[in-house]
Amino acid sequence: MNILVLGGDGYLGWPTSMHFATRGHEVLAVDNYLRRTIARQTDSEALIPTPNLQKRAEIFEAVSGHEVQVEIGDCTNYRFMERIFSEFEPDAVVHYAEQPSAPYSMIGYEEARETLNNNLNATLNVIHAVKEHVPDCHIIKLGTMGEYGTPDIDIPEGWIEIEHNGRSDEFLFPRQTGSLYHTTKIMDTDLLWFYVRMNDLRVTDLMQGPVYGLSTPEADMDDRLVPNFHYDDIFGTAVNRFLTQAVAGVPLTVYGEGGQIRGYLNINDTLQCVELAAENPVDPGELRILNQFTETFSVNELAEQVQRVGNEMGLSVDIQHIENPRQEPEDHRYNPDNSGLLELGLEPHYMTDEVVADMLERLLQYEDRIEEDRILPRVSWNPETEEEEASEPVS
Ligand code: USQ
Repeated sequence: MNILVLGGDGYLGWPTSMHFATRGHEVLAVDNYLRRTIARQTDSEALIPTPNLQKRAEIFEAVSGHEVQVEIGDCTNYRFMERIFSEFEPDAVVHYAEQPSAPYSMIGYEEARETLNNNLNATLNVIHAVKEHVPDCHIIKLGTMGEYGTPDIDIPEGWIEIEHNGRSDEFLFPRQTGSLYHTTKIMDTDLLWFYVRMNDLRVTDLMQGPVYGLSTPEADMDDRLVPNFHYDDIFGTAVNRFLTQAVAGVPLTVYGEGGQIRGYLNINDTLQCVELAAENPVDPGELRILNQFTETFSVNELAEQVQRVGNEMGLSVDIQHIENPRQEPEDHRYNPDNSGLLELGLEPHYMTDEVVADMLERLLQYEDRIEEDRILPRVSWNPETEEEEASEPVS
């Protein structure tokens, strides 16, 4: 297949590009380095240095013999997107080209506007470029489990049957998020659903939970092919942050009560899921929604596992509950369905103690590069803690 990866320089975009190329597909990775730019602006650069996308593609070709084509450009520029889609003629487009940080989207007006503009315009451009130039192309869109929020009822895969006044019909599950970033993903889903109905597009929307890990078969071929690993409060997710904090000897920053439950997955399972979606395209006029995670646990359980494994390795790991800079429930029900990808053939890699130990071992090599002033939250949108917590504005 011809696989177009939008956001090909990202934490998931780069490993995805290598993964498809290794399996013999033609791959074109597109990126405008937005995340690298924001990371520089907010003092949130990745822990492990990563060469730019063109360089990574050269290194990958030298060590593997497989090619990832690269185009540097902005997915919010429709003329650029038209050229890419009409020249490359993708069979599937994997759309990761979004500003992915909840805290960044909540800093202030400029960051909110940038997140909204980037995410919605990129999605609209993907839709129109497909509609105009490659109508049979399967759009594989990365959504987020955060679209659902944490409702007090079970979470299905995208759709719910609603009975009202004695009649029933099927609708998108009601969604309510805790950040503007997550809200842009709801809006993306609504846009996609509209165009699926109007134009018979083929779309898979993958509702993904937080991803962890920095080892994939391709990334392990050369240190310079490592996925971008962030540990700061803007781009670092709880898993990556806790691992780095354990290595740095800083107490693990559990926000609030720590009862926040999420659905997590290993980066290798993201690669499997996206490949399974591509290999099993939906029919024209179908929006398939799949929940992409393999296990659920609370922030407290995650912190306790990192603490236990870290201490067994001789690190001295403390856990500290700090005021939650976010507005989110800290004690809630969480029972999402994730059967769709398992039925397609996903073979999960779970977060075992061995997996945690491997990640800690790897990070110990970069201990000297950890900057401790990136660890405490610098962005707050919890009105109760905003004043005292947002110590230094980042923009
Ligand atoms: N948390 C802590 N301590 C920290 C960092 C986070 O307790 O130092 C808590 C947060 O308050 C939250 C949970 O951990 O309750 C998850 O936060 P996160 O930063 O790991 O993940 P999140 O902001 O939700 O976003 C990440 C990715 C995003 C993706 C999302 C999937 O950055 O792109 O969409 O995970 S999900 O969480 O399912 O919405």
